[in-house]
Amino acid sequence: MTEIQSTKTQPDCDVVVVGSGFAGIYALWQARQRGLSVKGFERGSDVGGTWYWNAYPGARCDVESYNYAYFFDNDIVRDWDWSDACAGQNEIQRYLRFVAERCDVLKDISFNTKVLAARYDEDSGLWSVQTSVGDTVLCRYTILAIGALSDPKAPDIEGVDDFAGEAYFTSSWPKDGSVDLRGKRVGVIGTGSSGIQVIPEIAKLAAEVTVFQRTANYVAPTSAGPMDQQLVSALRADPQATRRAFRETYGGHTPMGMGDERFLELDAAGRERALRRAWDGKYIGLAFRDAYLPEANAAISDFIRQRMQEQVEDPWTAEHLVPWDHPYGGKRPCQSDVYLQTFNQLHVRLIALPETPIERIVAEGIKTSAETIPLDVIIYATGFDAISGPVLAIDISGLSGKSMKDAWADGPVNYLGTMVHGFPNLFLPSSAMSPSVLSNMATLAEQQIDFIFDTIEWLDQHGRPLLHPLPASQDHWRKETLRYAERRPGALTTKSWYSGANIVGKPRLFMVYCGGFKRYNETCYGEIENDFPGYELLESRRKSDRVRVSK
Ligand code: NA7
Repeated sequence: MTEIQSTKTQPDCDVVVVGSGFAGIYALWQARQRGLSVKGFERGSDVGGTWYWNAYPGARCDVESYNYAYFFDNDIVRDWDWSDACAGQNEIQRYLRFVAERCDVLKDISFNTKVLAARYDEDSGLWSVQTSVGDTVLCRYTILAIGALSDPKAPDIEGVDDFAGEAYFTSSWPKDGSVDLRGKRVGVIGTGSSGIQVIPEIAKLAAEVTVFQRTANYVAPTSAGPMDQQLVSALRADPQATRRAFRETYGGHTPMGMGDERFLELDAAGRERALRRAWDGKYIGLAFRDAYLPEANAAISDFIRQRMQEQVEDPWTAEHLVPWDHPYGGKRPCQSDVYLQTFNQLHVRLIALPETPIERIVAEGIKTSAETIPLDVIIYATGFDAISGPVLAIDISGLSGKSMKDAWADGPVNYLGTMVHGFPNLFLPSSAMSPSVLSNMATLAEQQIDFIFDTIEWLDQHGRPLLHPLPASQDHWRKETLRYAERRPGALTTKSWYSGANIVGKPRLFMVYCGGFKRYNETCYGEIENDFPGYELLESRRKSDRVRVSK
């Protein structure tokens, strides 16, 4: 437990915002708009969050740029032009910098500053937030806008430190251009979205590329390419209407396309036609209106497997690059237009780890059960302690000194994906049990931050009590999350980071609410409209004043 000692009794600011990705930037702006004083902390040297850190070659968003953006400000919507329908990492980070400058929030952020601990004080009803530079800040509300994929998984392979060559993580790729892979023997561990995006780029430079694959993933075409200008104009014509419309959808955005026929109503030829149309139209996951049915999902999965195999020349490699062990959507599906063909190049080789597992990393390379593969560079694309990991990486204690680690010992619990019983006035956007990574995270960031600040405003109007959810609300929300997960093919049967299965010893729990964005948003606002029936209001022993805002 980190010791936080402070003799202060009045807050330094109303709100602390941790993180400066999509949610953090918007939270800082919202605080100012509502006359609240705010301090932001960011461990990176610039804004961007996930899009700051994951700067590996080939990093690209799998949600279309015109959806994966803010809509709260008409001028921001109209003044930013995306160069591609699926923007790359660098462009998204520049966009976030542009928004932060426009919103004038950079002045509120302390960069290169990690938040280590947050402790709730029952006497004052305030939070003490402790940073890596030795500051302790007292505030009324703490917002952990720290993202769902920001705590990289430590490589769980023996001998990592024995390797004599260079080693890089996709999740913290050097930004100074110092990585030079030309003519080198490069090994890549991991074939999730990051591995699948980086491998084709590495193959352009390296002398030899060896890909260590534990589980094959679905790979469908990207939507990258020129923007659909008609669609962009329609979304921009009335950004506020677009914003409202996104919140009425299942995924928080306008998908590229969606089949308008039902799998169950089509014959075999009709199904094949619908699948072909969806593949060409880049919306294969939504090939049918009833794509969520297990039968429809099985047809989609088979269709993708066939298309994947067709792209790879060597039969053994083709067979092993195809995911036979889980249905489409059980794990996060990947997108690439070039990944599979990369294995047709003579200097690129696949190692199937279920057949020849890694025994350990040694000074000269990677030793599998069959051979030692000599390498100059190892790239770890091994993923994250997702969703709950970033929260637990901060030493948080709430009422009666109870730690978040204890509260979440059996997996994360919360209500509406934003607040935890016993941790009053602490908000956790983009954490567990929200639509999270199965929705458009940009829409979610705006929605959750709006909900949080509307909640704060309600508290201010009602004499500033403290708020935390009832245990019964958390139980109900966990059951709701499970109920919807049961309907999603593969959600509960596939080993994925959605349920913590990628981390040894992590409690297994499906951590994403799949009831859809519309239902989620309505449930959140139902709480405000009905004076928070799912929560408990507390009084602090000593009331703290609101902090005067200096603009
Ligand atoms: P992912 O999707 O978690 O992928 C990590 C990959 O690394 C995955 O293929 C893992 O295999 C593999 N992995 C992890 N540990 C090991 C070990 N010890 N040995 C071999 N292989 C290993 O992370 P990404 O960064 O690619 O993507 C994260 C999200 O970012 C993505 O879903 C998008 O939403 C954007 P496994 O599947 O666990 O068998």
